[in-house]
Amino acid sequence: MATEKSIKAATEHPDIEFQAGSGIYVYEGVPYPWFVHAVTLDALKTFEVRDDDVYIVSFPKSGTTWMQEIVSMIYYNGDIEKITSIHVEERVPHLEMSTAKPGNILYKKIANMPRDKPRLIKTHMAFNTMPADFHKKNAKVIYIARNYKDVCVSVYHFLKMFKAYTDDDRVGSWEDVLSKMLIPMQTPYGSWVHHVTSWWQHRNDENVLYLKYEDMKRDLRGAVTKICDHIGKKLSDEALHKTVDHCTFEKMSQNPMANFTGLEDFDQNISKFMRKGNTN
Ligand code: PPS
Repeated sequence: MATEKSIKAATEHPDIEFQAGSGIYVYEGVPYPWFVHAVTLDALKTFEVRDDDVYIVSFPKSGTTWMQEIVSMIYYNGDIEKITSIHVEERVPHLEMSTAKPGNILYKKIANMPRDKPRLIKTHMAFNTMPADFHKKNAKVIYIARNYKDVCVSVYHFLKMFKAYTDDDRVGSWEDVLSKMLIPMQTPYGSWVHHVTSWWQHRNDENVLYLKYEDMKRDLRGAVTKICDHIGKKLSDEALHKTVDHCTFEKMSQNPMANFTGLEDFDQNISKFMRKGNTN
């Protein structure tokens, strides 16, 4: 849980001040949640990006896990047996996540991943906070944006079931959470407007595919086809069909390798990680 110890670990850094009671701290002008360590953010400045990396990028609660599942299905050629034997967070690790478990500094593991196939990497970084090397390489990006109203609702329910927060008094009413999320400096990862526009400005870059959650809800098959084209993968009709079917909300919410049921960090009796998967 977000104890003083974990907060200390996150912010053990000469230039960092923790904002008491908020669960976030500010690093170079951007607020981060306590489970992203400031020393990790230091280290990511010199993280080596590879030309064949694929980054799945989003503001939190925008459909990141959905995209992780889709992209890994495409890379595994629709092999459901293989996919369901490896947890989604292992197939597509979270670049800046520092401390789901003590010692779990993911960028170090990612840096050591084999070079014989592309790395699939999740991140919630805005364009300007990506590792410096990203701007010198041709790594592919798939950005997913979701309307902020649904993001806020999803965050609210997520905070309720994330034990790190439920054991203390940081999660208040819906009004309380919403009013914080309307103040960028009190929102993990900062301003949603800045985030979505930072990548929108690069939507026509050759290496960037910019998708919207709401469009994907309307036409999942169309989105999967665009993603295949973007990353240069051709799926057979059967693999395409399997990918679309496997990545529906109904199927993913039943999939223990994607619905986070195994993780002790969450109390899914309060709210499911795969909650509604809808647009309002
Ligand atoms: S996180 O914790 O930031 O990585 O969360 P993230 O995965 O970005 O967002 C979680 C929300 O995405 C919904 N989701 C889906 N929607 C539609 N279809 C599929 N297959 C799908 N998978 C996940 C998930 O239900 C969360 O939204 P809410 O509104 O809370 O249901």
